[in-house]
Amino acid sequence: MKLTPLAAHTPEAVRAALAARGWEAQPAWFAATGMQSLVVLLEDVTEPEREALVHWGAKAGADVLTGDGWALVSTAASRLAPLARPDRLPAGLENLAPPLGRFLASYADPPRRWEIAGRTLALDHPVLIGIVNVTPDSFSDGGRFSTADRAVAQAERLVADGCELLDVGGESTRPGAAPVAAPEEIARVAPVIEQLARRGLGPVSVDTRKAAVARAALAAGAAVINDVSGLAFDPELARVVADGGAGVIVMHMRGTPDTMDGLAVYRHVAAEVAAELAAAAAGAEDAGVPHERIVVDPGFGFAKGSEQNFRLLDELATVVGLGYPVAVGPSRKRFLGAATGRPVEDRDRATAVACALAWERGARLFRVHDAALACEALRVAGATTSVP
Ligand code: PMM
Repeated sequence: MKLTPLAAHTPEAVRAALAARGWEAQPAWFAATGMQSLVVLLEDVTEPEREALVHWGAKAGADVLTGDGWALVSTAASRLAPLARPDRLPAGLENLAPPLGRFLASYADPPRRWEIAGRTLALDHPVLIGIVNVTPDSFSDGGRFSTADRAVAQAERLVADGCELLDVGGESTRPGAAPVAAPEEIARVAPVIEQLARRGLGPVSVDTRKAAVARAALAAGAAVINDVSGLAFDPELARVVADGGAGVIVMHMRGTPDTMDGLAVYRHVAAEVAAELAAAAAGAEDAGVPHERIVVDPGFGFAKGSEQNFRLLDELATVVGLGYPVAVGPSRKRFLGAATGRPVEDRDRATAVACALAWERGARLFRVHDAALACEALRVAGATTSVP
């Protein structure tokens, strides 16, 4: 007998093995995703549920590790699937079906589009979001693009370098940055968004935490609201997104830029960030934002230390498992400096590598200062991924 160990990090190797033996594309893909091994962490598990899980695991041949109130279940997707079906569910596990059903549905059929105001962005390839800062104190471009004309020139370059969305921001969110009042923020971003819209550059997102700024930006032609506070800073913002028919990026952070560093305490960063993002995204849906308009972002550097950012990047699939498209913004951040020893102005190569790693783990949108390098890295990364 001859043995070949196959790559197990995606279903691709199994699909290829079946295709090589004459299977058609679609059945080969379904069989391969069914064979893929999955691990889920269950929490808030009652004692009877725990017993039911252990019993099911022994019968189904799944690995089940449990402790007080929790269980880790590891098995092939096809073995897990019956637990999501009310008609085939073992007694006592009724509470597992809804969340498992949602996860398996998005695992088998991940989001392929993002609906934003006035159009749809396809996510079957890496989508670059170019950063257009109109903050005089922005750390990463030294405020060189602080006037509207310079911002437009920067936007033109970002589009030429492959960006499909331009993220205009008028308030720095680094710790210690002076807060900007809404009228001042509007005065910075609205003229830039208007000019970009007039020149057909975009679509445009606005990086803001404030409902008033979001409203003015949408009126000026923005199609997306990018909120680093995950809709927590301004309770009105979710409604503005819903009423404006805009897309939204719900980013994870804790506290505010001034308090976040003290809140970077996690027992398991990826699981906790995913849970907090799930709650924020559910809040957006409750406020009337349709699921297909929501993108989530783990918020690299926001209430996370270097090591936590790297854990989060490695375990990004946990955030992808929420079922929303995932955006990442590692661009020029401190954790990349910690790994490379490079200063902020020399972190675009590290950014490009981080983007490629994030794509491989399921991220689809990449917020960057330098699009040319990231675009090249993502072309290579994208070429390794087959989209069924
Ligand atoms: N990072 C910054 C600002 N806005 N938005 C999203 N969605 N994700 C991010 O990671 C993010 C963001 C801070 O970086 P900058 O000051 O260099 O723009």
